[in-house]
Formats: sequence, structure tokens, C-alpha cells
Amino acid sequence: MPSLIQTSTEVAEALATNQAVVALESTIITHGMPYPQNLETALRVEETVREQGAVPATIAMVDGIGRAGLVRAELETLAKLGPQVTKCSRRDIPYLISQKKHGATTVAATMILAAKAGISIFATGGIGGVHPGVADTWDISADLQELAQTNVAVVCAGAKSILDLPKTLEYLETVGVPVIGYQTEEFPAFFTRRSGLKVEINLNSPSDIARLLRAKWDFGLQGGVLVANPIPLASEPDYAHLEKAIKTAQAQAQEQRIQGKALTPFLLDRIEKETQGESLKANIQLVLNNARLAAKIARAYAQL
Ligand code: PSU
Ligand code: MN
Repeated sequence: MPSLIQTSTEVAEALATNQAVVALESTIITHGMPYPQNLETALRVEETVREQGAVPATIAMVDGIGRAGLVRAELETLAKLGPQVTKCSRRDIPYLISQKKHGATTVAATMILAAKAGISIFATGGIGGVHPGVADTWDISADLQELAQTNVAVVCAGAKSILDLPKTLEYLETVGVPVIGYQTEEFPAFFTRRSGLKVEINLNSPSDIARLLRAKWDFGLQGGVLVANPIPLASEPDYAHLEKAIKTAQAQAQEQRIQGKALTPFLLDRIEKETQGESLKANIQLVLNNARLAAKIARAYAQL
């Protein structure tokens, strides 16, 4: 068996010299956006992290090896293969290792590999959560259980209203995950800054967030932290239009009995097509915004 995780030379050096490193996921590349926007965005996100003085580490399974820090050709391969690449959450890791396959890591799997590589801060778009109709379907993303147990901070723009947001927040409360509103008192709902749901921890600076992370992990509390960073005002799309697309996508999923790991990618794809790229534009902007904040938090964290 090869070593558990292969870290690129650049990422390994940055970690060894206590420089800021930001983990990035790969399901967003393969299942979250179409080609070529997925590749362009992956590259821009890495560039944004660098502009803020941190080192990006895009995470994926490549030929069955967990990797932190991909080269451009590898990003290109994943972006072009898109949904043909296995969507890899916690439970898929052993299969992909033993079969030497590629895997696009979800928030959950990215957290696992980031923690193994020694990376504490991770930027993404939106997390998975509790789906509406959970009482019948039992569909709760493995991302939530991962946040409960793995020591990585996840910077996101909240979660899409494809999820039951109140139940998602209840779940996070039950499993003891601090949810931080960055410069907001409301939990943002991905495409919109508002959800009507309060977050109890409001922090206004990256260094305040870094100190909370230190406090949690120094105290020996296992698990992650969710940093909710609202989409920039200027990038907020017309929400009524999007909400309609989300409802349509959910109805189609029900009609076609889409379930399990296929559901979230199905909804994302349908919303993208229904809004003719309007959602994609906003999605790209909020991911860049999250990468910027994550890099600032990683720098503040490295200085503590
Ligand atoms: N939500 C989004 N965009 C995404 C995802 C979720 O708005 O790209 C991806 C992330 O990788 C997340 C995963 O971890 O989907 C959750 O999938 P599931 O609901 O099957 O756990
Ligand atoms: Mn699910």
C-alpha cells in the first residue's frame, strides 16, 4: 500500500514551514459545474488563494491515491471527465483505493484527506445537508457527520434551499458543530444572503475566526467548524427566478425517483439548466469569495 495521502511538493513545503494552506474540493469540479467553466473556476479559485498569500491544495483521489495539490493536467482530466468520475464521500474511499480509481471528493471526503495531510482550512461553495422529506427518505448528507468528527474548518456560502435549512442547522447543533456567520447574523442560503435563520456566533474578522478554531482544537474538541460567508451583494442573482428553478428541479427528482448520491448532482445540474447559467455565474462568484476568506483565515491561523 502506498502512503495514505500524497501531498504535492509545494503544499508539503508550505505545511512544513507553517505557511497558510487552503484545501479545495473536487466534486464541485466534476459534478457541480459544466466543462469548461468547471476548469476555469478551479484554476481561478487556486489563483485567488495565492493572491491572498496562501497555498491552494485541491484534493481528489487520483488512480486510487488520496492527493492534496493537483497539477493543471490532473485538474483538466477531472474537469473533462465530469460526472464520469466517481463522486467520493467517506464510504467510497476504500473502494477507490483498492480499485486504483479516480474520485472527486465531496466536502466530507475532502475534510478527511485534508486532515490527513495536516490542512485545517477548506473552502467550498455549499455543503450537503438534510434534504426535505427526510422523514421518508432518510437523506442526510455525510458532510454533516463529517463536520461532527473531523478537525477541519469549512468555509461555505451556507447551503442551497434544495435542502431543509432549519433541519440542517438543527443537525449541526445536535452534533456540536459551531456555525459562524461571517459579518452576518443570518445563515446565508447560497444564492441569497438571507434565509431568515439566525446564527448565534457572529464574527467579523478572519483572526477572530482563527482564534475560535484554535480554542476548539486546543481544548480537545473533535470535529469541524462551519464558517458561513454570504454571497457578495453585487453577485446575488434574482432570487425569485432561482427559487422557481429549485422547485422545478425538486419536482423532477421526485418524479424520476432520483435518490442516494445521485440526488444532489441531479438537482445542481437541473438548476443550472433551468436558469440558463444565471445560477452558475453566482456559484462561481461565491466560491471565489469563499476562497478569499478561507485564505485570510488560514493566514491568521498560521500566525497564532
Ligand atoms: N451543494 C452544492 N454544490 C456542490 C455540492 C453540494 O451547492 O457541489 C457537492 C459537494 O461536494 C457536497 C456534495 O459535499 O455535493 C454533497 O453531496 P450529498 O448531498 O450527496 O452528500
Ligand atoms: Mn444524500
